[in-house]
Amino acid sequence: MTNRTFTIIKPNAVAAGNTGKILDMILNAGFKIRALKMVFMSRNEATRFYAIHQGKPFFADLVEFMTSGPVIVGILEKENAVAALRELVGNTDPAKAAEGTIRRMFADSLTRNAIHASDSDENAQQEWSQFFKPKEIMVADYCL
Ligand code: 3AN
Repeated sequence: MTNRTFTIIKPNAVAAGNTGKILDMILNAGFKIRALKMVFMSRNEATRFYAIHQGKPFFADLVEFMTSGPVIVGILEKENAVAALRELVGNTDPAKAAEGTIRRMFADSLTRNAIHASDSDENAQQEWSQFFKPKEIMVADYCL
């Protein structure tokens, strides 16, 4: 188990002006931010990021949505980071997400669900490598 995970604040949350509130919830939950930037994903990047869902009925909508506006990508650190962030983020379906979770508060639908949180240590590393070079990741003494 590592202590880092990867997140994407998705286009609907960025467009609605909820980036600051979501980052605040993440920081208040005790995460440190080791890397953070705003990017506009290309269709190729979104297709690669969600390759595991290729062929599913919602795939085209998902790629369309993820490329509809800028997103915030970040690397977060906390003990047991993957599980801790998924708990804070809540269920994929906002209707099933617990009170107080980020998706319950900021998701519009199953696809437009405000935030991504990696589901394993291995996937987290693979996902952040798609967006960050090693020198863009702060060492512990310098993270936010
Ligand atoms: P999570 O992001 O909670 O790990 P995944 O990995 O199963 O969920 O799905 C990736 C993304 O695909 C979700 N965040 C959501 O935006 C979208 N998605 C997943 N399942 C559905 C579905 N049944 N209908 C529409 N969109 C979906």
